[in-house]
Amino acid sequence: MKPTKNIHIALGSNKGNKLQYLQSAIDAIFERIGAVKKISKVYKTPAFGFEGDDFYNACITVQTELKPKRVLKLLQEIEVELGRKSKSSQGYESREIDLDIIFFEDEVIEEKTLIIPHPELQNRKFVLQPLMDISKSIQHPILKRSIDVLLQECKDDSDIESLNIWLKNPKKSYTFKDFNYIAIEGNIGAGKTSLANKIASDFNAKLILERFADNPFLPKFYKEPERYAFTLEMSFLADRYQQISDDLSQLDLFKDFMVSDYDVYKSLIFSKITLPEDEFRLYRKLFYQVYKDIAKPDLYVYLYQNTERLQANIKKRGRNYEKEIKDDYLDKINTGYLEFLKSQQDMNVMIIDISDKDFVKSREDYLWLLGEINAASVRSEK
Ligand code: PH2
Ligand code: MG
Ligand code: MG
Repeated sequence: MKPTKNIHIALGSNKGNKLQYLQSAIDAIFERIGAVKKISKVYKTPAFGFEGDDFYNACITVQTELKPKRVLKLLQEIEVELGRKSKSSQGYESREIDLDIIFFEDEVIEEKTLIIPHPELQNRKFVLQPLMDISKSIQHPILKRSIDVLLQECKDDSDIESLNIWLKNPKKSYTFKDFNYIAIEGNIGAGKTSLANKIASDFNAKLILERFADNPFLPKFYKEPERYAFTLEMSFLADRYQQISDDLSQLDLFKDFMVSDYDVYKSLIFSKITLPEDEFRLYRKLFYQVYKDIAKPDLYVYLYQNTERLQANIKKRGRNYEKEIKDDYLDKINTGYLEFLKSQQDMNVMIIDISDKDFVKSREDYLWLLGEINAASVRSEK
């Protein structure tokens, strides 16, 4: 997964429907920059450093994969789209929306167009007070003081009033998080692990990843399929059973739900392709005995990706033993999955075609995919 950073953004508005501007800004930040992790209360603050209407101020923590310059550019675009005009005179002016980067994790940046941490933050109660709500103990990387200490030392004596109105986290509109257990499935290279990782990190879910890297039979199987197929499938059966029963039974009280990058039935799907008929029947018998009491996911998402893109992804991740995988094998697995899914009447299955999407590179595509999954969860509630 791409590395992410936690950044802090200060929001301010002292013109028009101030609360609505703050909310629209947060929605746009979620769409284009990253998941919103924390939102402070909204504060009413007197205009600082110029004559003007009172401000509504807030601060948020956002998790992003983007670079500081890119974030700055996107924030400026959002300001303009929300109606902010460029300044007509020197000094401060009333504005519909102002979005400033306060911290970019612990980075220190001093360039003409961008200074991080924000050079004035320690002098402004309208920034420090909301920051107290969400990150009072983080250290200023230059001043080496935490937010609560900076606030105590701050000379700004403005009267700051916390309001009883709350900004909404855009991720709340995704109701799939009301499920207990979502499984992400798909062919080799479809992006199961990437998607499970992103959902877990954005929605505070417990992540269950298939541990396969240490399966010693997998490289052997790819070299000599006939010789190692049954051994491989048996070892997957044993490993997956152990892992899934451990993971599903260990409740994590601090997580909202579970998301996995596989479902145990993949054992049946693969073995049907890799094993001769009689061995498959033996295998299936064992499979059902082993898994008779394992919980099924509340939602099963199958990511359909075309073979060409699967091969490109497989190549990109560069696992040695996967180099020899043939198109024909991938096609068979896809067909195996689709046949299996057709036969699953009592499972909540959703097949999503992501052939022309790249949810790893594009946040827009990622949010589209979340929207699709969400639509399924809304339908299944009815
Ligand atoms: N922003 C300024 C200048 N003055 N005063 C308050 N109360 N809130 C602000 O967000 C603010 C300000 C420059 O960006
Ligand atoms: Mg500002
Ligand atoms: Mg600004």
